[in-house]
Amino acid sequence: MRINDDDALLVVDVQNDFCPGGSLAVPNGNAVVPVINGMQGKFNVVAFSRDWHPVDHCSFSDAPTFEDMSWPSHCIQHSPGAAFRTDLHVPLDAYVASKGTDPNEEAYSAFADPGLNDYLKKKQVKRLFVCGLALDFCVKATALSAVEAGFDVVLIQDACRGISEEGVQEALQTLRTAGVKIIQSGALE
Ligand code: VGL
Ligand code: ZN
Repeated sequence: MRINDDDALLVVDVQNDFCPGGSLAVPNGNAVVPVINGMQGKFNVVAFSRDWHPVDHCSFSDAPTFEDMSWPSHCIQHSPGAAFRTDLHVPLDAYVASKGTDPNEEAYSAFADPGLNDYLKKKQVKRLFVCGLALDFCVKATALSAVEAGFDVVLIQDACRGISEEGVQEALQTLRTAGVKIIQSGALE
């Protein structure tokens, strides 16, 4: 698959708390980093999102079940857990969408930051390649919002990891049904 000038790569939530050692670790989450770093040079436009919660975010629980989407506290604004993985390449001028900033509102999609859509439209992006963490939550929600926002959406599966295998299978099915194309990074020219 050839990358064009009107393509962009969107890297979702590759933050310490979603990697092994973090408070809401995705199994093997760190494995996406070399794959993502290796693809960035192919794209004219690369944007990032981060989960960026206040200390009292409504999704936090002392007894999180995950099933009801209650979570251990994670990605607290300015904390080490909220930082991007240090080995992730983040260009200094990259657009970074922050989400989950309202204490009373959960936000899984990177498009919860309206500035992301404005930025991509300004860059005349038509097709969006999505990757990152976690495939069964924020990556899925972001890809679905991107379809709604009118982008052609491609998910790079091996540049994603999920919280549960079951969740990943459900996410892939939902995304396919929504018209998202699912590829492996090796398919990119
Ligand atoms: C996420 C659960 C809670 C994610 C964020 O980035 O997938 N998952 N907050
Ligand atoms: Zn969160």
